[in-house]
Amino acid sequence: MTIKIGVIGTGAIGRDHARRINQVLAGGKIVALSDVNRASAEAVKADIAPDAVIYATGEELIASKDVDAVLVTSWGTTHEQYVLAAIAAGKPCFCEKPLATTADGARRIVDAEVAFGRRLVQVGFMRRYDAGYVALKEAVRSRTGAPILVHAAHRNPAVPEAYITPMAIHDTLIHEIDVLRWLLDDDYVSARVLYPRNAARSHSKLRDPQVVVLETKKGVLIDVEIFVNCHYGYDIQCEVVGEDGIARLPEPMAIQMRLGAKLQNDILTDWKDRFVAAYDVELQDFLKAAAMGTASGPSSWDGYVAAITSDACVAAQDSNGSPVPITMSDRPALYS
Ligand code: NAI
Ligand code: ISE
Repeated sequence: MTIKIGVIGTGAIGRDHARRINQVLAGGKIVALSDVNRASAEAVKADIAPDAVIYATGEELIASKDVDAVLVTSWGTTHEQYVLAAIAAGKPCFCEKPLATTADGARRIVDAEVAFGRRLVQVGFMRRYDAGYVALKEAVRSRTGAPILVHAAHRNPAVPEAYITPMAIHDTLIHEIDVLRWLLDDDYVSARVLYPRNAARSHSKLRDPQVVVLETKKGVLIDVEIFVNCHYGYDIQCEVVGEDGIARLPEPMAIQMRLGAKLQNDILTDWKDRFVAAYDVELQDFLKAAAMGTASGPSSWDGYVAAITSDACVAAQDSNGSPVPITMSDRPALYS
């Protein structure tokens, strides 16, 4: 069975996901594209999906009888409207992070999906599909003993001037917010944010780096360094300190060089390369579930928890290091 897919938002990641569906994965075909910048959709049609029809709006694409399932890869502020429309149409929907830019918006999606009565939404938290994180989770389950501490770092080489302080949370930290509660099988109770001096390559509207300290229900203390102008590469680190031992996220495979009297490993510079295999596996999972008219993997509930936690972290950015509590309602049975 081939699932007919429509993509809303054909920028960096929309184009890359369209490529993997048409050229890498099995079971899906891009039949529809939509972007407020029509030239972007036309370029993806020309390069990747010659048979796709271009729709003037995302809503028209979702309503089309020729579209079985939808990828929402437009800007975060537009996700909620399209995910709600996909649920109303009863169509499986893969939505890039964030599920919505407010916790209220994410809650509206949870409520709509619960009212529909079946999971239709997968959120693009691809790290859960990364082989390194999967191995780390298994080590935490079977070897480290109960976790006590997590030390993590999320470093990007550079960000544009439009990237401002709160984006360190809802654009960047949001990946750790999701993957660490999945890794620990836990939830957060409070957040703090600490700042060292600003790095020289930052700009006036960005505090960079930042250290976010999260505490969990089980009493694990997590520190995450967010450093988005680190310059040297795209670098994701994670170490879990347990009662019996310490487990560390593996480094991506890299050729080791002995050259010029130095022993060296290259470091990646782009998120697309760091998680290329994880994106493939997450979308293959989406296609598999969509063929059965449903969704699996990171859920709307996970997107909602991430939004609540992001809001608390953003509040903590302005609380002079004081902890901000994180509370949420009970998880609906649909997500148990
Ligand atoms: P981008 O700016 O390269 O592409 C977004 C596209 O959406 C643009 O072509 C824009 O014209 C289009 N667009 C904006 N509003 C629209 C609307 N209302 N309807 C239709 N099209 C619309 O951005 P990028 O980097 O591709 O990010 C898109 C989303 O993917 C964001 O939510 C971002 O957070 C997420 N993302 C996730 C990553 C991951 O590692 N999982 C990596 C990069 C982005
Ligand atoms: C980007 O949107 C992503 O999702 C990347 O994975 C992350 O590393 C980066 O900081 C974000 O801007």
